[in-house]
Amino acid sequence: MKTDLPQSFRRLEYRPPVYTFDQVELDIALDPARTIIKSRIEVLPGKSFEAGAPLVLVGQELEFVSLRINGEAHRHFELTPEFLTIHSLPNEGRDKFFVEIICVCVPEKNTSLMGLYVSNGNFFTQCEAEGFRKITYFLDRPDVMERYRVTLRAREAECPVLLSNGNLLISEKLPNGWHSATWEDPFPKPSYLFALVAGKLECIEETITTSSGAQKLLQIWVEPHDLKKTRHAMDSLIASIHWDEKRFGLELDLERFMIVAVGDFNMGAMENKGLNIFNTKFVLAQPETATDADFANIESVVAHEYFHNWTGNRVTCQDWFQLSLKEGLTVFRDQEFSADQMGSESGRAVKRIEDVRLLRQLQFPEDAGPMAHPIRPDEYQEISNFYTVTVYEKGSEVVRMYQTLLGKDGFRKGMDLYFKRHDGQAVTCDDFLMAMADANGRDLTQFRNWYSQAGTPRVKVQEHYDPSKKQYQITLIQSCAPSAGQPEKKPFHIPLKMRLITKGNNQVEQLLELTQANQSWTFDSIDERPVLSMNRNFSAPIHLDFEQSEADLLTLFSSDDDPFNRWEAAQRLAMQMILNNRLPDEKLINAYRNLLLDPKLDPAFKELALTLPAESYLYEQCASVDPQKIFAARRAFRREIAKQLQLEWAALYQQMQTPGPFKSDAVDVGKRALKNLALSMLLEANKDVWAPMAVNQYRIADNMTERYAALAGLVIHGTREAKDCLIDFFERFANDALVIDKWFGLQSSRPPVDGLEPTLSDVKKLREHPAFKMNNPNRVRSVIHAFCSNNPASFHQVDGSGYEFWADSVLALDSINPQVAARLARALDRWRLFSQPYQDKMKASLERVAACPTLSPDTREVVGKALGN
Ligand code: B3K
Ligand code: ZN
Repeated sequence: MKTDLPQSFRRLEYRPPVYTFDQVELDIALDPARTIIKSRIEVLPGKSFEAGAPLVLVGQELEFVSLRINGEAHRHFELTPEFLTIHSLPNEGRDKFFVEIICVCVPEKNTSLMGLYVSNGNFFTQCEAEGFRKITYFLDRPDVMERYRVTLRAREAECPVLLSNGNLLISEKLPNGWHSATWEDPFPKPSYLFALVAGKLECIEETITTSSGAQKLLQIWVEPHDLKKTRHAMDSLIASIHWDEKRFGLELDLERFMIVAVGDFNMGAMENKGLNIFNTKFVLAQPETATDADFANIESVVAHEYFHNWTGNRVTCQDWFQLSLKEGLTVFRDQEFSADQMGSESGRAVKRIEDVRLLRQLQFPEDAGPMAHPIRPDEYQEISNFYTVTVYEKGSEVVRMYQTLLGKDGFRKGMDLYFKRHDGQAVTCDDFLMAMADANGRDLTQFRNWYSQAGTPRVKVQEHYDPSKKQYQITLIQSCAPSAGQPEKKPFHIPLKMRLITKGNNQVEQLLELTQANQSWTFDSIDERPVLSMNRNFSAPIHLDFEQSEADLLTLFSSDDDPFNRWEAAQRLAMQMILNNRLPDEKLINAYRNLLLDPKLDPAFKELALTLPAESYLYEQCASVDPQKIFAARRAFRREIAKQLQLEWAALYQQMQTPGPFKSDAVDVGKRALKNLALSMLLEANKDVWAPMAVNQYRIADNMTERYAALAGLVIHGTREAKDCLIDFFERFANDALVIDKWFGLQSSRPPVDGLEPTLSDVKKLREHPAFKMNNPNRVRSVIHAFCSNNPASFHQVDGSGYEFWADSVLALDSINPQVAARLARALDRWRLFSQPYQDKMKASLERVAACPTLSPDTREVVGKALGN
């Protein structure tokens, strides 16, 4: 019986390939309206081979032209919209044979930005996860790895530059103004790592010498007018190459490594072998146009993609359920790299806090919502929906826990063994775990539960101090809420760094390994009741249920030697008070004041300590969310800090100036962050008094960090001066798409302001603006996603207008770009957590989207799961 249920793929249904490929030759004649792809593929029996089995290739949106086998036309095949099934293979497929296919695709009509597409007149590809099937019929799965030789042909006037993976073998002039370039990649790779780029691009280049003494050519390709914005990306690439040699002994294996920037891209960047393709947002930067945060993001994304060359490309995934094998590990590597670039212990803590904040804001809600999945999912409908914060960020936390349990050296031994065993293979998360276990002689069986169970574990802490015995005892009780298909959870193996803080200060940091549901530890010779500093440096990605007194939290806030937990104590104090609708009391204000005045602390740390928990994280602490109440309580709390410390903010604003030439080192970055927080706090305290100072900062700034912060302060606080500055900003940067994205994004993320029109009416006007483009993911994200996902108090309106706008936008985007639409669809994931009338109105909008008969599988999966179908 035919059902309308969406198709699901299941991890346990994995079967090795029936056939596999060796050498692949591609000949691609590029034309925006009709690109002709000829392939010649060497086919061999695969691990599941059975004589007589047909060769089943996948293809999507392709025009089939012809098929030959071993040089002869072949008629025994079936063609469906998804498959090319080839029968009657020579000798029933037992020996190697050659398949030649000719097909056609239409890059200029491809708005999904998967496969081969055109952006601003140039050609680009995106093949992960399943985009190669939009270029030709293929075994488009990661466990089939082949060697590629690729000839690209194009009209030279339109496409002077022709790039693909590996090394350039030859370039030739052809008749009628055409030319060609042939590239060869010496490393076998799965099709998702294939790339081509063609068009009017220019590059900066550098030659470096790697640890073995080899010379390597590094290039960054961009549109000619952007060349001046590539230096930071190049420096980041060079630093990444050196770091991977030093920390993991991993060297660049190609003679040439290229990065190309494109303005239309579904995500951040892509690690194609030797030819990384990046969203311009993560390449282009100059102090005048990019903020300090942009510079840091570029450094980390460049590093991330480079690190994939080993963790992802040399050792790849057996199937897409294993995605975290490469993503979690590579995020961990880029986080460690960025932390090392900070140059000091306190800098490392700042990076750690930022990463944890992101995890809690985005991943904790995911882990508690309808899309919750283990870092290794067991089932998906559309793999693109599983490039999630769980697979990436929680995946990284899981890798970090190996390092916490095994030590840095033990972790390195595990990595070495992983490469020794699996270089050139497509493997699983179990293989990684076994390498870690075997290299260290450890039994990590229980650690596997992190891969198989969804949800954020909760650890409840009970403490007892017996002064007569000088004994201190803690009991830890772990639990994890049920999630789809997992009603009961087994205990996790949780590494918890802890320290007892006493006046004598003679207890050292320890690592507790919580493996049972309920476990106790006793500490002897403790002279006084200690203050417990638990889960230091966020050693495990858990919720800590610990009813610590405000006095203890204040002690940790003012004197914990673990900077992460110092920050954490401040967050917990603020969170408890906001959720109880309280304002900061005198003790907390004094603690904030002392922290701000402490000359030993980094400005960057101070800025983080005074930044309140995000609304999305506050929501997760409630049984039923009233978004307007939370917004009002958080805002009132912030205003009180602003007012009570107005003198300090004003003084800091002056002290944190960074005169002289612009520098982007950690010290100046921290000072700018704290100065800009001070400005925002002053506007919060009294916008009429401080707006002129913000306007002045806006006008005289020589860098985007200061100019944007001043503009944001003026806009967010609803000042009269905002309008003129917004006009000036648009005119100044009208030709810089990334800066115009900021202009759109800021207006879409303005929270509600008394006396101003609701933000939604601005957003609707922005959508009609001549510079708004529904086909460009960056622009869509800066207007629509910014409003629906980053502006909770404006989005969640009692009349449901935000949700209607969301539904209209999801439906409009879905027919253009399913991945971008499905990501936006996630904005209503947590609808069940909200109070009425919000909940019913969200549900109605979800149902309206779900009722669309032509919905893409991407969006259908997201809204289907949200509604519990
Ligand atoms: N591996 C790519 C992500 C591809 C997403 C496909 N929908 C980028 C990265 O994680 O480095
Ligand atoms: Zn990645």
